[in-house]
Amino acid sequence: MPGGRKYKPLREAVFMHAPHHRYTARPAPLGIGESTLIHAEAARASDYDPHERGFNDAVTASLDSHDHDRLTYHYLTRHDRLTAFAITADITGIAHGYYLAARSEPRLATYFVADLPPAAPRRRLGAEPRRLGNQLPVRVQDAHLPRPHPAAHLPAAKPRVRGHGMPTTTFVIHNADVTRPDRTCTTMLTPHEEDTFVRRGVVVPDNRIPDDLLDLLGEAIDEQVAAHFPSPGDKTYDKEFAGQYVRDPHKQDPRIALIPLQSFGLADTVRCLLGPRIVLRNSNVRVTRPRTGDGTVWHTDYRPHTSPPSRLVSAPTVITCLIYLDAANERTGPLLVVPGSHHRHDQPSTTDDTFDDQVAIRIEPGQVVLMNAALWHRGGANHSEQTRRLLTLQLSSIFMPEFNFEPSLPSAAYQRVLEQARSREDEPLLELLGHGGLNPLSARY
Ligand SMILES: O=C(O)CCC(=O)C(=O)O
Repeated sequence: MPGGRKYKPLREAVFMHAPHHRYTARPAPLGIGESTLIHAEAARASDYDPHERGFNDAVTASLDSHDHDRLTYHYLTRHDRLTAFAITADITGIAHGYYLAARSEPRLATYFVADLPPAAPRRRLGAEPRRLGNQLPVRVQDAHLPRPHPAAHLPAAKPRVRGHGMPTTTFVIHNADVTRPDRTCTTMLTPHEEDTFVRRGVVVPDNRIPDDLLDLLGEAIDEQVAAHFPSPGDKTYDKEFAGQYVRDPHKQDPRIALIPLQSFGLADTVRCLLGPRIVLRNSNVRVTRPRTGDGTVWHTDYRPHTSPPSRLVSAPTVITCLIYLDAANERTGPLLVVPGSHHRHDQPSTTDDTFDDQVAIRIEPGQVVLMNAALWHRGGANHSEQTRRLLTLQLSSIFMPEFNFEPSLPSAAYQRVLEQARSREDEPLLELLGHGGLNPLSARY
């Protein structure tokens, strides 16, 4: 048991509850009174607000579903009576708390949440059921704990549907600087897609963002675009990169990064390619309006090559994830790429000329493109009657600095996500947001 004043509540919780309670974790619901606990017996059952009631209804309905892929159901019982219940999901290799309800007993939720007793399975990464550890659950419904701030609800309310057998890689970080040396990452790419990405520098995965997540992401993006461009006619640039750009919108609304990276699983997919410690270098929203003909010239997002190449240093790969909220096609403007061009040290002409080896990629809403940031590409012109919205997220290893054209100050919502990540020691998320792994006081690289 940890000593010190800070852990007094935890010691009290263990002293009170360990002798009487049994903890069990299962990959599917047990059906031992979860709904009754949630709706009638939990500490806050008498004062749920309408939002919570709706969420609770969704949780209880999901218990009857046949699909419990990547979910773990956690139970605390006392003399066979259910006293606390939680659901976690492991969609990115990290257990996320999705739900927690506990009876109104002092320190019961504290006991349930804590990773105790020591004999319980440690929060190892893998398929086995796990305790919640110190992960902050999405909804802690215990009158004895402070209510979580809404920012804690940011990741998706339900995990994306992934097929069984998605490839995982367990990396071990050989550096005493990290608190989590073992990192298991799951990729949404099939081995064939991953090979395509490595060879051609671009791939459109079969997996796409589910509609509910896409709607949420679209709302968050529309708010940022409306705040930056009061009139649809306003533009960041008229030429070369014509259209509306919002830089680092995730620093205003963190859902813009968390939905695609965490909930949909792009961060883990990129970790499987770049190694486990990645940072979001920047994010950008690009909007082209109907009938504007706005498109971009050929360019690359990252220019690491030199002539001659250095004998020792090979430039680290940067990956641009392009997330299309609207169709990119002949009318709205396809994505044009030159496969394999990421190996070329010269840069494309800044025109919209046609190259013999160019390929037009047509994309449906919710599809994503993973692209080596050194690949030659351009966005086709929008001659359609529709708005075309695109979110790009540039990811690299943490050993590269963040970069954006216009650094922006983080919002309170973004700061809260960081605080929450710090309080639950979510090292992969802190790294992703540029706040981990590079502490000059302790780093030994
Ligand atoms: O609009 C597109 O499809 C690509 C945009 C792009 O490459 C950029 O804005 O840098």
